Amino acid sequence: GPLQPLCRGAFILLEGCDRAGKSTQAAKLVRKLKARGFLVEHMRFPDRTTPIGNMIDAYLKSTKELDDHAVHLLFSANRWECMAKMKKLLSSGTSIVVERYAYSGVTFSAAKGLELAWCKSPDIGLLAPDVTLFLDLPICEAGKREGFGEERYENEDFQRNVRGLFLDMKHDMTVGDIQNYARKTIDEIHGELVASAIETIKKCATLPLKDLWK
Ligand code: ADP
Ligand code: FDM
Repeated sequence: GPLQPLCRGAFILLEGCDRAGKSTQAAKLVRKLKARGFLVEHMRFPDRTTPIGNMIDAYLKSTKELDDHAVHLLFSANRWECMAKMKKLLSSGTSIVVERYAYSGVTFSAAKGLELAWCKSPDIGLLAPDVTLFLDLPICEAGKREGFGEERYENEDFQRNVRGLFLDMKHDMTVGDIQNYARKTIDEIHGELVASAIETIKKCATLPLKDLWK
């Protein structure tokens, strides 16, 4: 018989500050989507498992020092090296729930004083998310949450800077941002994210993949 048009998967991004709940929500979202019968995979950036990711991991754990520009380019390269895999998953009909992406890339480096346009340029042309779910949380509340580790960037003044840059960049993010989610319970936020993810999966099933910042 005639071939069914193949539905692609959706690129669902969770962005936001440290301890905003990205990992918690990504895991719950993936579980729920699977239970509803969707094909879905969970990814996170940095992907510390690759050789480039190993260098980033050492930098974040402060066992290695790197120039700010150099590490920025490593974070971007770490996304580029995953593009083939991500495109393959999406075009075969599997959705991906991704923690952090180019928005973290730009905000963390710009918070160190690197120029915004320079920070964006290596990520131009990456696969664009179909929806960016921005999990916002005032830093004073984030500070009360468990899990403030010993990695680089984990101090409140730096995080406050990053959050300001995230809020400045929100006009750049794909529609579907969830705001002020952070004052809600884990389950309330989960419900909103599930609804938004399913709407996105349905909406972009037959739309072409897009390029970031092009
Ligand atoms: P991230 O991945 O953004 O750094 P996590 O998902 O690891 O954040 O969450 C950080 C901490 O905050 C965890 O202890 C988690 O249980 C808790 N947490 C997550 N979401 C909420 C929420 N909505 N309300 C209260 N605590 C939360
Ligand atoms: N980070 C993450 C960057 O500085 N640039 C990037 O491109 C990305 C993806 O690395 F502090 C920062 C953000 C955070 C750290 O920590 C990664 P988690 O706990 O693995 O999200």
